[in-house]
Amino acid sequence: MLLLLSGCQPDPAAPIADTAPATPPVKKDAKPVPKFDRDSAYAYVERQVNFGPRIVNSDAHRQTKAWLVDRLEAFGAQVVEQDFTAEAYDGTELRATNIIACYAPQLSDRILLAAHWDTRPFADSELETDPNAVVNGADDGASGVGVLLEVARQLGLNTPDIGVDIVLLDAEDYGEANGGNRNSWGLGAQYYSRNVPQPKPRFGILLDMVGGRDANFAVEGYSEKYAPEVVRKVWRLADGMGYGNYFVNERGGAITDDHYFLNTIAGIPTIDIINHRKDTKSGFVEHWHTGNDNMDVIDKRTLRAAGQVVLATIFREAAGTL
Ligand code: AHN
Ligand code: ZN
Repeated sequence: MLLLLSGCQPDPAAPIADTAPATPPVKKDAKPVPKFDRDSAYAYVERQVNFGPRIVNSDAHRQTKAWLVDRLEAFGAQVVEQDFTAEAYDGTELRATNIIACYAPQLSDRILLAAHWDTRPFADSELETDPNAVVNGADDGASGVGVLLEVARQLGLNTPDIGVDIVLLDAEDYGEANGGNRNSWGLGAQYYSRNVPQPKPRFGILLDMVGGRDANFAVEGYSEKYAPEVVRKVWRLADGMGYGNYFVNERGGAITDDHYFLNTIAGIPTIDIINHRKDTKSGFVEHWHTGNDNMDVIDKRTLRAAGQVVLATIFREAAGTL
């Protein structure tokens, strides 16, 4: 019972479906996919950036948390703040919170949507020359959260026939760079994965750096390894929707991101929609972990591509047509 208290408090009598039928039945009363508003998503990204860098333990971090919880509740979600403390690789004690927003908590068949809401505490990219630069995290963090807030707003207006858990993960970006300990990344994802609210979502989608111009959402390595069916469905759907220029049918590198822990600890097959670049040493966008990660790099069309595909995934999966 204790575990239920940390989750969305679903009907305890509801069966837990951990396997899906191979061919889900098409529901006759399938609901249409709502239209994702890119201006709304952009405003949510901007609002986060305006709080200042959302570095764990900072005032901006606290203020942003309150705002995120307030917005998700306004959008009709049942919100749980999953507080935890974790020790960063440099010894800092991080007081952090995963924000979990549930839609249709009575349904046992659920989809997980995730993004990280914290900001990297240092601009340590090799492409950054200014020692005083700070990461504003417009793309790295805020873009995924902004898209999920707009998805949440739409879910408040149009209820799909499937449960949705949106988790805004904390302390993703305090990790040790350049081949440092992998487990120093995704601390919120690790905590969530060891304390997943029941019923456990059937599959998940992580959004990371989904705001950059001409984003290249090549297929990320761990997504293909742990969630090949989800990859296949989502990339095929995106292509059919005319977003094949973003959701390219190519292999990107494998990235230690929040989904790695959702896959390996929680056992939730989860894909990572993330912008891969071939022209940088890191494999990420040039503004990654630099002072240039501000609103100038955010393109509404990319936010919409990611958000509209996520909304379509939810409603088509609910209808049995994904
Ligand atoms: C590593 O650099 C090992 N992972 C990057 C995950 C990340 C950081 N995503 C956004 N910021
Ligand atoms: Zn980062």
